[in-house]
Amino acid sequence: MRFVLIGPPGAGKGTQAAVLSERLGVPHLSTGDLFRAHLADGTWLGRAARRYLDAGDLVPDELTDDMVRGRLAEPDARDGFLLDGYPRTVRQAGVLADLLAADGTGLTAVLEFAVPEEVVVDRLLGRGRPDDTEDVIRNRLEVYRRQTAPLLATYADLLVTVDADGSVAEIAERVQDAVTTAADPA
Ligand code: B4P
Repeated sequence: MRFVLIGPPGAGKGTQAAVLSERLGVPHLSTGDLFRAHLADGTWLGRAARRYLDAGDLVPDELTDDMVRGRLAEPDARDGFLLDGYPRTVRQAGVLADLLAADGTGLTAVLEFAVPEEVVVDRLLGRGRPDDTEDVIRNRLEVYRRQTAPLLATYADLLVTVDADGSVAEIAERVQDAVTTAADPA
């Protein structure tokens, strides 16, 4: 089971990935979490990524791709993963396709979390992470529209859209249905 989770900031990808990871027994790989762990540990990558995270801009591909390549090579990701926050550009999608092709594997499906913008702004302002100020959230939404939303067309054949407006439990059920359909389309 190899899934990519796509959606605007605050769509609930991280929240649902935690539930799904438990259900499917595959690791949840979040590039945002990986960058924040590097920040907390004070690594050179964390120092290099900080200004992009603070501004809500994408971290440059050369830093992001290497980090993902390394994480996907770890043994726990060999038989499946939930990739949350990567790819975020059409170019990153090409890198991921090459990585998987080199392993003779591919994606099972791409789960799109669809939710109105006003809902995500309220959720993120309520969370209060350092990059959850209104200006930075607006920039992250703009970055999503400009750089990440085009991936929905790239992945048209693999895309399963989940209505991500509702309670965490309701959305978890919709995600479960989507995964069941994707894994066994017949
Ligand atoms: P991320 O950590 O991926 O941040 P995000 O897009 O804002 O998603 P997040 O995980 O926060 O939202 P979620 O929907 O889970 O990225 C942060 C930064 O890292 C980026 O801005 C960028 O700088 C960098 N980065 C990451 N990946 C990159 C890449 N591939 N290339 C370059 N740069 C990259 O949840 C949000 C909140 O909503 C939570 O508080 C949750 O409790 C709440 N919530 C969830 N579901 C809810 C529900 N149903 N009802 C109410 N609240 C809910």
